[in-house]
Amino acid sequence: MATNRTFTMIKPDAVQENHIGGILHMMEEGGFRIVELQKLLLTPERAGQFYAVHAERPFYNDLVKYMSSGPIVAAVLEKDNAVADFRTLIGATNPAQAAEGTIRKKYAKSIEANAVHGSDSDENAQIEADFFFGSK
Ligand code: IDP
Ligand code: MG
Repeated sequence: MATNRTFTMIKPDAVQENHIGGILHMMEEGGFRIVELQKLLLTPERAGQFYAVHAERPFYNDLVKYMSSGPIVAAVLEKDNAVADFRTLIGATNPAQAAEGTIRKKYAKSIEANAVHGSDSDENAQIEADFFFGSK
């Protein structure tokens, strides 16, 4: 599988606060090309499927509720070393620990409502992109 693509979501808090444009701008300024882009509302069932890997974690039910609480923006991004470079661009899961200049430092409200998702491996990037955009 190609190592030059990753998958992202702009999460409900950031969409609600009118940060779609600001966040997409940071992604483009970071060297990422937007390959696929869609705004949509996840049902709790779909949100639960997406985060099934976290089903045993104590925050899972809240996370599913949150991710289905309002529209998200799903996107596939392209850049050399996309997965690792994008994790650097978004910053730590907990915005209190996110580095200066990262998307989460600028836009995340809390460890749950942390503005954006970024895939953690090439394999998951492919699975997550297919979940929203189908196999290409
Ligand atoms: P990541 O998004 O940085 O990869 P993960 O550990 O994969 O972080 O967790 C997935 C998502 O679950 C996070 O982005 C965040 O929205 C939520 N989450 C993670 N840890 C916690 C927590 O301790 N409390 C509440 N929500 C959490
Ligand atoms: Mg993760």
